Amino acid sequence: MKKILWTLLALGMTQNVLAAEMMVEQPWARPTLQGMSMGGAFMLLKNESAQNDILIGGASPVADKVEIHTHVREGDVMKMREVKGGIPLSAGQLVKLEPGAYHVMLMGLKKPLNAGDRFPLTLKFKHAKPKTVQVKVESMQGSGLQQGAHDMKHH
Ligand SMILES: [Cu+2]
Repeated sequence: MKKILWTLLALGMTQNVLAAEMMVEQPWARPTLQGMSMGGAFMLLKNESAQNDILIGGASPVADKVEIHTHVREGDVMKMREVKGGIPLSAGQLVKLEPGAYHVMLMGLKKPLNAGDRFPLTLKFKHAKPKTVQVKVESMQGSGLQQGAHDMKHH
């Protein structure tokens, strides 16, 4: 009897250790125009666990499919590419998803994202439990990146 109890305690503790804490801060997405089928979502990810993790994908009711993307240079052109294998999130590391770099791509938008909207986005990790955040749709401030044109060149 005592042995079973100890086993249960040990299992419980193991689960606590494995329950990696993933912090998702300031999730936002750019507004899209009617007819645009894709949109980018950005955020800060902080792996507060003691275990290295990977952002492997996501899901959202506003899109058919969610992919993890980055930008790569091809000759003189920056192009978006799906990140095979996901974005590595080392233990204790802060990773910024931002325009022109790592981002979450919403593929097959069911309707335009309008500034001021919020929508749920579930992020999936290799180790941490899936996390659903409310993404705020905001116009990009200041940077002047032609991100809309960028999206059009996708694929
Ligand atoms: Cu993309």
